[in-house]
Amino acid sequence: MAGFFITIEGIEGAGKTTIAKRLDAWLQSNGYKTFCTREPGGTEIGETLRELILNAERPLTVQAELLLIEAARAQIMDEVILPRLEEGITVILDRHCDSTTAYQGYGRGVNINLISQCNSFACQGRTPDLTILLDVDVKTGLMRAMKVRERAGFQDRFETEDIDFMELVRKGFLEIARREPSRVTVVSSQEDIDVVWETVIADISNCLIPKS
Ligand code: Z5A
Repeated sequence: MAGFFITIEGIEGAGKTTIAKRLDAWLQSNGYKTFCTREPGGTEIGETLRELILNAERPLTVQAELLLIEAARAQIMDEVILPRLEEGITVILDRHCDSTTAYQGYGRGVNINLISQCNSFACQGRTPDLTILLDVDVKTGLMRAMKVRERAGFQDRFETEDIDFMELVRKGFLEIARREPSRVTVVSSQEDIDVVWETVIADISNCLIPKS
């Protein structure tokens, strides 16, 4: 039986990583075999590319940024995600193709059809079964992310972008959800994380996720 493929999307500070980890633990405690990972990254090559993609001190052209993200994606899909789905494992992925459409497409202005073709090529045509879009207003998201950044002591390439860029990205995510309502569930991440989690769980429980 093919595994179920869940992606978590949203702007920075939306709570993706927190929710991905909770979802992973919750599914496991309910008897699912799961695998949770992130993009860009998740493989040796992907993590090396991630450093190049995020390093704010090394300028990247828009074209190079897109292709590096897609290269990391092609690697994680072939090496990690597709084999696990074939084994019937439920895969949870923290960011995926919608991030490229939102950041490189709506944010940077790359042609959306071109991005769609690159995504499809990198994923060998596999698309997520369910996407949870955590939606939060840009100021709240940035405030949360800023606290994490202060602790880390550095900024990545996307954290140096201004608020207008992040507004475009948020609008992009919401536009994707509007166009693909059967795949994308929008959950407000404005509230406390425990409230967000309860909403996610209620939505997930409505989907029949096949057990391996
Ligand atoms: N990128 C791209 O441009 N194109 C692509 O195709 C892909 C990626 C795949 C790295 O992603 C960058 O790559 C990303 C876009 C680009 N940069 N940006 N922006 P990343 O996923 O590694 O980085 P991130 O999105 O910036 O991570 P983040 O700021 O950690 O966001 P998060 O995962 O959504 O949040 P979190 O780690 O779960 O929570 C952050 C903090 O907020 C933490 O202290 C939480 O306790 C707190 N938090 C979260 N939710 C709440 C709520 N609801 N209430 C209160 N506090 C909360």
